Amino acid sequence: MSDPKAYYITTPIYYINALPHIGNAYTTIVADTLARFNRARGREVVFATGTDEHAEKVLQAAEAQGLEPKVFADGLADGFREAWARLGITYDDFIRTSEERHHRATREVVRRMMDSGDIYKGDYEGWYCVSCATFFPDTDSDSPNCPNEECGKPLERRKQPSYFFRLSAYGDRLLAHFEENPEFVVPEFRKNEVVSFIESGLHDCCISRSSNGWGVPFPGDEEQQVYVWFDALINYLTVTGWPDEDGDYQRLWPCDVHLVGKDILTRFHATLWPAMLMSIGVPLPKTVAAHGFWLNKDRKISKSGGGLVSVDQLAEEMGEMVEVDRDVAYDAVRYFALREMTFGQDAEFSREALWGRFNADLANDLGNVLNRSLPLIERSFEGVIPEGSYDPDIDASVKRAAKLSEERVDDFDFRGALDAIWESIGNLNKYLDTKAPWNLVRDDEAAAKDCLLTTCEAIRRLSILLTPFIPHAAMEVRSQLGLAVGTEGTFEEELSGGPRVAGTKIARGKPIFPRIKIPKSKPAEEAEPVEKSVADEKPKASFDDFMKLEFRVGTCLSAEPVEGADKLYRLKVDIGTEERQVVAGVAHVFPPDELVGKKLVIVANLEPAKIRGVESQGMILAAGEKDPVALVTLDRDVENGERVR
Ligand code: ME8
Repeated sequence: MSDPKAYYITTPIYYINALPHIGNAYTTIVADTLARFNRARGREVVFATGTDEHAEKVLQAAEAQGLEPKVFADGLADGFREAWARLGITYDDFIRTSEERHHRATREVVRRMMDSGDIYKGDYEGWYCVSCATFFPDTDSDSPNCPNEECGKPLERRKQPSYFFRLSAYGDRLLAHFEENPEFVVPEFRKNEVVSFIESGLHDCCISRSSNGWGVPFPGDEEQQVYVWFDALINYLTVTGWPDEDGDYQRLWPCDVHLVGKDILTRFHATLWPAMLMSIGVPLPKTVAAHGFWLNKDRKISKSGGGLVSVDQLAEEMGEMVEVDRDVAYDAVRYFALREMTFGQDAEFSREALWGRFNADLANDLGNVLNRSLPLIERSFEGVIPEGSYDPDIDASVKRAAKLSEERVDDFDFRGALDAIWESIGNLNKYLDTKAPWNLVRDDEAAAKDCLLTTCEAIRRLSILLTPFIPHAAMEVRSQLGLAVGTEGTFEEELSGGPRVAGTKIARGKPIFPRIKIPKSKPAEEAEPVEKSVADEKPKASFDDFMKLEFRVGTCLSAEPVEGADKLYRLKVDIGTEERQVVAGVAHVFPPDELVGKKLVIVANLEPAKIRGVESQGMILAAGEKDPVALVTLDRDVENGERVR
C-alpha cells in the first residue's frame, strides 16, 4: 500500500550573496541523495530548497547597482537554480522569501502567535551587524566589531521599537519534546549541545525591525517588518501551501528532515523554529539533521572566512586537467563530498583530496571493473554480453551492499553507504583477478561467459545503487553496458530477480573516469607560501643513526576514531611479540575496514608520546605529508614482528 504521506525534505534557504560553493553544495547534495534514494524506494518525495532574500545587505547591493531589490534578487536566485541544475539537484520546489506565498504564510504565523499571546511590543537596543543581519547582546560585544569570527565587520548601535516573541516561555516544552523524540535532533552529540543551550535559559526574541521596504510587512504595524531570520524559517511551511490546510499541507507536514549546517542548528532550527510552531499549534518536524563544516586549513569555508571555491570552478578545473564529461566532473564533486565527510563532523577540503579520491575510487576501482570487462566482451563475444550463470558470491556481495547502503543512508551515514558499495566493487575486482576471464576466453569459454555475465550484472546493480550519489556517471555506466537509460524502476524492481544483461550489445565509449594527472603545483593565484619540506632540512644521518631505528612489520587489528580529531585513528597493531597502540593521522583517507587486516610497517622503538591525550607507542609509515596519504605496505606476506631494513 502506498504511503499517503510524502517524504518531505528541505535544505536551508541560502543567502544570495555567494553562489553555490562546497559548503552549501554539501547540504544540497546530501538532500538530493536522500530525495533520490527515497524516490528509488518508491516513495513520493518533495524536496525543497531556495533563497533567503530579505537581508539588508541585498537591499544595499541592489541600491548600489541602481536596481529594484526584487530585480536584483531575481538574477541571483536564477544563478542558484542554474548552478543546482548543473550539479544534478532534483529539487521539487524552489522557495524564495520574496514570493507572495511566503509573505502570506509569514504574516499568518505572526497573527496566530499574537492570538496565542506570545507577541508583545517593547524597545530593542543593541549592537547590530548589517552583514549577519543579527543583533548581539551587549555582553557579547565590548568591541564595536561583529563577534562572529567569520565576519568581524563594524557593528552599529541601534535602538528601535520592536515586537518580541516570548521564547523564554518555551524552554521546558522544548526539553520535554527532545526527551520524548530522540530522533528530533541528529547526530546525538549535537542534541546535547542544544539541550545545554536551552537549559542555560532562553531569552525572548526580537522578531521585527523598522521597515526598509524590503521584507515582510509586520501584520497590524506597517512601520515594522518581520526580522529576516524569523521569516526565513517559515519557508518550510510556505512550501506546503500553509495556511491552507487541505492541500499539500496534509501530504507534506510534518516535514521529515530539515538538513542544516551546525551553524544554524542550536539557536534557530532546534530552538526558535520549534517554539514558533508550538506557539501556532502546528506539529514539529520529525528530524533536524545537522552536519559539520568544510574547512580550509582548519577555518570554516565561507565568503568572509576564505577558501570559498565554487563548484563550477572545480568542475572547470577538472575539465582542464582531463578529458572528462562535464556532468561526470560534477558527480566527482558529489562523490567526494559524500565520501570524504563523516556526517556531523568537520572535514578539510582540498583539491588534492578531491582529485585523489577521483583517481583512487572512480578511475581505479570502478573504472577498472569496466575497463577489464567491456573490451574483452568486444574482442571475444562481438560486443554482446554472453549468457551465463550469475555467481552466487558476487550476488550476495551486491545484496549486502544494497542492504547496508540503505540502512546507512537512513542513518545519514553517506560515507558508510559508499564504503559498503565500494567493498562490493572491491570484491568484483578481486573476482576478476581470480577468474582472469582474459585467460578463460582461451581455455574455458563457458567459465569466461559466466564471469563476464556476472561482472556486467553486478555493475548494473551497483550502478542502480550509485544513482542517488552520482546520477550522471551511474547512468553513463549503464549506457556503456548497452542498457536503456532513464526508465529505471525502483530499487526493488531493479535489484530483484535474475540477471538481466545477457544478450545486450554493449556501447563502450571513451573511459567515463579517465585518470587525472594531478599537477605538482597549484594555479598561481592559489599558490600557498612555499613551505620547505621537512626532508629538505634534515642533516645527513650516519649508518649508526639509521641503525638506531627499529622498523617492524605488524598487522592492523583495529582502527577507532580519536574523539575530537577528524583525521586520527587509534590503531591496535600486532607486531608479533606484543600488541601496540599507535595514533595515526589517516582517518580522513581510509575507512577502518581498509586498514584492519593490513600489514603495515611501524617504527617500533620510538619513545611513546601522547597525541590528543592518547598514548601512541610507535608510528606507522606512510607517504605524503598532505592528502592523499599512501601507506607503506609489503609486496608479499611476512610474519608479524619481522624487521624492515
Ligand atoms: O544561514 N561547511 O544561509 P547561508 C558546511 N539564510 N556547510 C556550509 C558551509 C561550510 N563551510 N558554509 C555554508 C543561512 N554551509 C540562512 C538560512 S534557513 C531557514 C536560513 C551551508 O547562505 C550549511 O548548510 O549562510 C549552512 O547551514 C548553510 O550553508 C548556511 O547558508
